[in-house]
Amino acid sequence: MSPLKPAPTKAGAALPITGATVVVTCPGRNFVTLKITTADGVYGLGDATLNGREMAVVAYLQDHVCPLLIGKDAHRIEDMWQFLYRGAYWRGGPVGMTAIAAVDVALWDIKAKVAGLPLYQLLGGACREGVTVYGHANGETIADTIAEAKRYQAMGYKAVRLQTGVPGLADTYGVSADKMFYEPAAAGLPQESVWSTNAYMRVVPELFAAAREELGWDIELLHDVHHRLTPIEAGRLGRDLEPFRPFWLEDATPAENQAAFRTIRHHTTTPLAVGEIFSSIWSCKQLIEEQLIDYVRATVVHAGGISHLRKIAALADLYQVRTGCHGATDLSPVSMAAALHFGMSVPNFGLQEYMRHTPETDAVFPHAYSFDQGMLHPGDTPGLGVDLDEDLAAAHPYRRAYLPVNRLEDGTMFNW
Ligand code: EZ4
Ligand code: CO
Repeated sequence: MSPLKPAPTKAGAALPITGATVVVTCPGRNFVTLKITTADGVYGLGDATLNGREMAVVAYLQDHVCPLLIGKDAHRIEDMWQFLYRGAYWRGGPVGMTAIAAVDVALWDIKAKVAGLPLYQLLGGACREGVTVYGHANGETIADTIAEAKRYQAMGYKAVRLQTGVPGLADTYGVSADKMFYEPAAAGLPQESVWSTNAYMRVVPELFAAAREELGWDIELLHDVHHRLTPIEAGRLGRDLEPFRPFWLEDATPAENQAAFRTIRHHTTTPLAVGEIFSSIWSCKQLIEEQLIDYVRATVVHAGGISHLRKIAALADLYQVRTGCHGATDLSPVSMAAALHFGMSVPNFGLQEYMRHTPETDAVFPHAYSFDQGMLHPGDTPGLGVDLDEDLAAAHPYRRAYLPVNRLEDGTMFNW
């Protein structure tokens, strides 16, 4: 028996991993994809994109993880997760957890392909007809933002995130000229933005008042603070928005200090969402157990893959916290598909973010998921239902790009 063919064990017939390669491509923006191949010729894909720090994950995978995979049994997903997490000794962190997520998702893709089932069937089957998503409406002015929101409404969206320019500031997070395909990372050195909490705190309630006036009350409205407020400021903004019934207020304050959310909760009934930058369950354990948030935004690619995200969701379910997974353009279609299979199958699904990829990106990652009447459905192709056109990927080489940085008006370094 070849060393690549482990003998069947009590755990069942093994499916040896024979190859693991990392593909970096830039069809307009950078994506990192792990491809794991098995002795049967079945392969799986995992997204490993960490916006602005992509090559750190590439090195982590190529230098340290891929050599460990060869010869291992592709079916032993949880065991592989534990091997990579505990085996590194240095646990957690965005780079390592993104790498583990890529392996985890690729192995789930393989297992579902071998079973001949769409992945959500292996995760317990459908809990709903589709995954309700929200789009990003943004504009320099309140009128422009509402006009964008109406476009989303016309496309069938049931929920939309509103971000508008802050008067007096040269640029604002979430507002871009390229409306449908908003991407904050840019080539060259990091762009520097300037921030005014005072001006921001005044414009957001005006935006929501105008939005309810013009869009009505049937559509869910969301807003992303993007880590810019202190807890007490967040409490005040949440209270100011209460009359307009936002679906959630996102990343109202940085969440390294989970207890800080007690202050926000104490002052407002506006639902709170947080977690797109979380790497693991440890980043949200207290937030969930103390019911300090309503939606946890941890996402497959940055929080340890489907296996780990299911644990986060299971903990959240005990406390009536629902999922609200990150789904920005820096998560590749491989991640989007994984999020959809997860979202179909998890009992406490809340809402899924959906920023559309460009046609160039969709061409590199042909996929089975589709949008209809405000919902995405992962499709019924076995596995994740996403492929990678490696020739096309190679035609779009990596280009260094950074997310912006942010300063206060007096030059103090701040949160972007
Ligand atoms: O700024 O993914 O809710 N969505 C977001 C995103 C993040 C980007 C950073 O890479 O906050 O737009
Ligand atoms: Co966000």
